[in-house]
Amino acid sequence: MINIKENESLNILNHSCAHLMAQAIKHLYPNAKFWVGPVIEEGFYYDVDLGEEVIKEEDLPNIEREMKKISKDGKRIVRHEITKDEALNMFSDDPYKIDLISRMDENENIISCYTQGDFTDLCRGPHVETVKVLKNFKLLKVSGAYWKGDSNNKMLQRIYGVCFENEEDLNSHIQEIEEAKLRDHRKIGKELNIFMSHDLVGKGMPLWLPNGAIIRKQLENYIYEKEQKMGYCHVYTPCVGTVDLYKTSGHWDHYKENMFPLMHVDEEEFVLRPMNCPHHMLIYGNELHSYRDLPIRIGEFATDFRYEASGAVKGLERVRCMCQNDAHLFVRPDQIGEEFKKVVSLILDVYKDFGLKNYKFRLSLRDPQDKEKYFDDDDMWNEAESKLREVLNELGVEYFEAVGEAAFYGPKLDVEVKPAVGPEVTLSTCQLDFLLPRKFELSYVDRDGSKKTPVVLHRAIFGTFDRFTAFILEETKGALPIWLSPVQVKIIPVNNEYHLEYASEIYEQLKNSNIRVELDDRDEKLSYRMREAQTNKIPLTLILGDKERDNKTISYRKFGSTETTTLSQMEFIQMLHDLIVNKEN
Ligand code: TSB
Ligand code: ZN
Repeated sequence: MINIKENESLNILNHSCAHLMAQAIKHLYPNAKFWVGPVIEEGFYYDVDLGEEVIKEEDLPNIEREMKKISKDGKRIVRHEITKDEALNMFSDDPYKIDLISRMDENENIISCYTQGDFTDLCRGPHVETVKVLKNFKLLKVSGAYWKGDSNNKMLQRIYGVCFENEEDLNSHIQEIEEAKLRDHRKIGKELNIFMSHDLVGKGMPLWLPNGAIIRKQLENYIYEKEQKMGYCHVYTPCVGTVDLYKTSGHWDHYKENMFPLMHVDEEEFVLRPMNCPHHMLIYGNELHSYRDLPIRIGEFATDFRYEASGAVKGLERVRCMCQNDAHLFVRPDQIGEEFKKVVSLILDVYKDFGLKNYKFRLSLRDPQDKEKYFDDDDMWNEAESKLREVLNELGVEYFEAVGEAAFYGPKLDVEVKPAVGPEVTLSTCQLDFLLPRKFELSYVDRDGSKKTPVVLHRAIFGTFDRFTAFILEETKGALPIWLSPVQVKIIPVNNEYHLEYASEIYEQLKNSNIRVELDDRDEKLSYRMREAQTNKIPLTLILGDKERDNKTISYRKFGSTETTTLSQMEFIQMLHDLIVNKEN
């Protein structure tokens, strides 16, 4: 989908259209007061305070009609400059504008306004020259938004829209939005019974239903096996820790606003953990280590709790209770490059298995000028950063650099993906850390007998099972590959009276081969049952009738296909096995 914010001419067009919408709203709701109206990736929005009135989705066409009227009238959009005092005077009855004007830069005494007909708004511009060109627009939705994003403030109404130069572009954009909505994992998750949420459990706390649990278990088994082969050891640790643990790690000082509040139990103070690193540091510290023991790789499928703003939580993608596919790798400084390379190779390997192509690697580096924000050891930073680059180049991985985005404790590599709806998110991550092992006074005995501090790599390949599941549901539109599908095979006897016995025989056989199979023996029409198997996105549907029973064969259709293939039972089982092992559809 085109990024409107980053396209210069569409940016101006959409910004101008936001003003047009505001003007139309002002005509229809004279008490309306406006906060900000920025251009975003998907178009534009404007935050409006309507007092007692409310704009609902069904009111949008009416606003569009008014916008069309103003556009037809064809007024010019005129820029003029006024002083700060004049602006304060002009908008004296508008607290939102007063707030904006008073917060403007001290040196910025001249403020620009744009007027079109009877409507004037503060704005830096630029704008199109006349409202006449604002013809091909659509208002998309309306939602609530707290003033300045603070839940203690008044709730404003945020009205979204988009504008294009011509009708074809607008229509194809709207179609893309509609398609994205169909791919939204929240919709698919509901339709395929993957997860639910409930007010009694709370916001951002999804419940994984049996179908979702099967997917998650497959993901766990898959990555566990890979990690075991790579020499990881897996542990289980509690999802709480004392405040002192998080004071030692530094999270209490630097990450508190992302944590759930304190719990008092007897004399101890606990927090729900937001990260697993401190627990893993203690496990490393439980034994003495020699330089020969390193790298030590401690992995865990670990539940964490983070405070995410209520407006930010989203299905499985952004939750408050999550399970990381986490590991902390304890390495000697000379092993950083090699170990980092293994992590990146694992990421590439996993993405290949899942057929994922739409992702970007982002290498976050420090800003060497900023001495405050980063752990102070120039040599360590320089060496580590060039190592990471070297590895990425060696592996031929395309990446972009984000200078000044590194964590305080070291550089990191993230994988960014774009969900069907909403801004980009991080899936995999690999973060170098020079600091945490020092805080926990971790060491190993080096070749010369001296005590050294290991370096830690924090890494999560899936990120969290939650976010990764959300992403693959969107990428596959819910049609998961057979190895991941909650139900792999659906068996439909053409007629229960004649074919149920044979169908049951096949059902038992597949069940005994550990295939996730269901038998649809309801007295419904064949076409109805077949359609339902499609709606539920079941990879293989078996249709068993006279021919199959008499010849002891199996006829099947793959999801999305109308072609029927017939195989012997042996051939079918072999094919099924191959599809699962090769992770094919
Ligand atoms: C990798 N200590 C490290 C760990 O060792 C850590 O916690 N890194 S993290 O903060 O980046 O989180 C790891 C991954 O969890 C992220 O890359 C992201 O994919 C996922 N994640 C983060 N926040 C959420 C959330 N609110 N909901 C779902 N997944 C999340
Ligand atoms: Zn960590």
